[in-house]
Amino acid sequence: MGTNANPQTSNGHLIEPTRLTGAEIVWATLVGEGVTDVFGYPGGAILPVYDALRKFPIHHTLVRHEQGASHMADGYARASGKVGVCVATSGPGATNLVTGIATAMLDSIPMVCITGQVSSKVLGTDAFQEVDITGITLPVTKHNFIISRAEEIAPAIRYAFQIAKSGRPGPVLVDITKDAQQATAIFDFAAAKPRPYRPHPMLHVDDAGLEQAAELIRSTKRPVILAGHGVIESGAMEQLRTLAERAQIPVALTLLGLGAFPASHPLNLGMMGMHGESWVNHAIQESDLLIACGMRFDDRVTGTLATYALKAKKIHIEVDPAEINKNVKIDVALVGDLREVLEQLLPRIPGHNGAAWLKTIDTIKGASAVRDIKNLPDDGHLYAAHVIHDIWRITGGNAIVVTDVGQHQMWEAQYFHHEQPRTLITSGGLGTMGFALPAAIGAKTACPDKEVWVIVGDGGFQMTSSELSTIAQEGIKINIAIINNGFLGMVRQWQEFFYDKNYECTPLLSPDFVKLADAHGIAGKTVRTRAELEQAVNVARTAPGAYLLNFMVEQEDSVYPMIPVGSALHEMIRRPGISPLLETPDDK
Ligand SMILES: Cc1cc2nc3c(=O)[nH]c(=O)nc-3n(C[C@H](O)[C@H](O)[C@H](O)COP(=O)(O)OP(=O)(O)OC[C@H]3O[C@@H](n4cnc5c(N)ncnc54)[C@H](O)[C@@H]3O)c2cc1C
Ligand SMILES: Cc1ncc(C[n+]2csc(CCOP(=O)(O)OP(=O)(O)O)c2C)c(N)n1
Ligand SMILES: [Mg+2]
Repeated sequence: MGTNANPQTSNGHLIEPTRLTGAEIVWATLVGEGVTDVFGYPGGAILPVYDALRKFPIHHTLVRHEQGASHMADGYARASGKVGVCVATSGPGATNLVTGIATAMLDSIPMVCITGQVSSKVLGTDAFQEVDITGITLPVTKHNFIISRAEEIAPAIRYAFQIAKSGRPGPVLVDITKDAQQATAIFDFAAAKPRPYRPHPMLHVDDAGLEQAAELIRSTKRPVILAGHGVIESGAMEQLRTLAERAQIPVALTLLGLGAFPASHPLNLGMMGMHGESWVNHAIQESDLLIACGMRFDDRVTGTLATYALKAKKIHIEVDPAEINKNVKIDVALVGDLREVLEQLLPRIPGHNGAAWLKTIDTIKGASAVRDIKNLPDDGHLYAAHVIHDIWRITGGNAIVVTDVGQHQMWEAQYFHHEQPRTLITSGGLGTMGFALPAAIGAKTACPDKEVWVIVGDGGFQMTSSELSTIAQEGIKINIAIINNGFLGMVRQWQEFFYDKNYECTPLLSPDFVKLADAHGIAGKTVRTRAELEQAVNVARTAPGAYLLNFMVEQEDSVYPMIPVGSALHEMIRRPGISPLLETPDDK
C-alpha cells in the first residue's frame, strides 16, 4: 500500500495493517485512541507531521504560543476527563510547552505532548533547534520517550496514552525525530497495543485494612472527610456522597476538589486550607478522624504540619503509594482507586448519628458563616467578591469557570459555589499565571455546549492574552471576566501583611483591555460599579461570540481568611474592622 493513499476508513480509524509514513502514523494512532482535537504550533522538525494532518479527521487549533497549547490540552482534559493532546516543534517550541506540562504534572492531569526532534543522525550535535526535551521534562512528566524509528511511533503513542490515564494520571511526552516521521513502517493499531496495565504492586486493599478503617469510622465522634481532586479523577462522587450521608460525616474540600461534592449539600463544609473557611479549618483541628479521599495534604491545606489535626486519626484513600505518609502520618492507608475502595468500604459502614458533632461545627461557624464582603452595601466601590458572586448567581452556577492564579482565584473558590465536578478548572499545585485563557479554550473545545467563564487577573491575563487571536480565529464563544485591581494582587497582599506594605514591583499598568479585545474583533465592556454588573454579565452571556468584561475592582482588597505560611491551621488572619452584616436575600 503506497504512502500516497488516503489512509482514512469511513470513520477515520485504520483497522487493516497499512504502510504509512511515521508522520501519518502519529495521526492514525491518535485517531485510534479516540482523539478529535489537538492544540499545537508547527515548525521545521514537526513539519512532516503537519503535512500529513489533512488526511485525518482531527481538528487542530493553532495557538499563539506553545505554552497556550499545553494549557489548552490540560483544560480539555480537566473539562472532559479525556487525555488532552498538544503538538510542538523541536527546540523553542518544545521548551515553550514546559510550563504547561509542569502545571499538568503538579495537578495529575492526563496529557500527551508530541514534539518534533532533529533527525537521529544529528542528535547530540547541537543541531539547529535541538534541545534535549526528554531530559528537560524528565522531572515534570510522568514518563517520556524519544523515538527515532517509524516502527516505534504507534507503540510509543499508545503506551503514552495508557500511562497518562492509568493510576495517578499525568502528562507524557513523545519526542519524535524528523527522520522517523519521514520514514515508512507498517501501521498496525491493534499490534501496537501496550501490555495490559499492571497496577503498582502496593495497590492492594485487604480485608484487614478495610476493617480497621470501618472500625475507626464506626467509633468516631468528630469525623471530617477531606475530599480532593482524586474524587473527580476517580469518578467517585456518588460513593463519596453515600459515605457522607450514611455516616453523617461533614465534607471539607480542597481547591481542586471543589465540585466533587455539591456545594449546596447540608454536609458540605466548604474549602479547607490557607484561604479556606475558618470553621472548616477549626473543624479539622478539632476532629478525631480525618478520612482523606484523593487528596495529598498539600502545604496550602495543612498549614504547619507540627500542629496539624493532632487529635485526629487519619485514614488515607489514595491511588499513589508515594503519597502515603509523605506529609502527614497516616493510621490506615487504603491504596487503590478511590471509587473501588469506597465501594468495598461502604458495606461495612452502618448509619450513624452525627448530630452532636454537626451542631458543634455550627457553633464554631457562628457569625463567621456570614460572608462579609458579599454583603457590603453598594457604596460605589466594586469588589471582586461582588463580581464573582454575581456571576455565580446570574448563571445559576451552570458554567465551567476557568481561573487564573492570584486573589481572584481564591475569591472564585469562596464565592462561586460548585455543584458539579469539572466545573472549576484552576492551576492548584504549580499556581501558573497565564493558565486561564488558554485552558478555557481547551475546556470549551471539549464541552462546546457548556457556558465557559474565564476569571482572570490583570496580571495573569497579560501573560497569555495573545490567545485572544486563537479565540478569534477559531470563533470560540467564551466569556472573559478580568478582575482588574491594578496590582499583582496576591503578591501585593503578601507585601501588605508581611513586608510593611512595600509594594515593590506589584502596581501594574495594563492596556485598555476592551480596546485589545476590539483589536481581535472581540466585543467587550469596562464595568466600574455593581449597578452595571448584572446587565453587563447578561450582555456577555447572550453575545454570539466571545465577550470580555473588564471589571475595575477595589485595588487594595485582600483575601480573608488567610493562614500565614508557618502558622497552624486555626491561626487565621480575619478581615479587620467589619462586624458581621446581615445577609441579603440575593446572597442566600
Ligand atoms: C494562590 C493559591 C492558593 C491556594 N490555596 C489553597 C487553599 O486555601 N486550600 C486548598 O485546598 N488549596 C489551595 N491551593 C491549591 C493547593 O496548592 C493544591 O493544589 C491543592 O490543595 C491540591 O488539592 P488535591 O490534593 O485535592 O489535588 P491534587 O494535588 O491533584 O492531588 C490529588 C490526589 O488524588 C490522588 N488521586 C488521583 N486519582 C485518584 C484515584 N483514582 N483514586 C484515588 N486517589 C487518586 C492523586 O494521587 C493525588 O495524591 C492554592 C493554590 C494557589 C495557587
Ligand atoms: C507564572 C507565574 N509567575 C509568578 C507567579 C507569582 N504570583 C502569584 S499570584 C501573582 C499575582 C497575580 O496578579 P493578577 O494576575 O493581577 O491577579 P490578582 O492576584 O491581582 O487577582 C503572582 C505574581 C505565579 N504564580 N505564576
Ligand atoms: Mg491583579
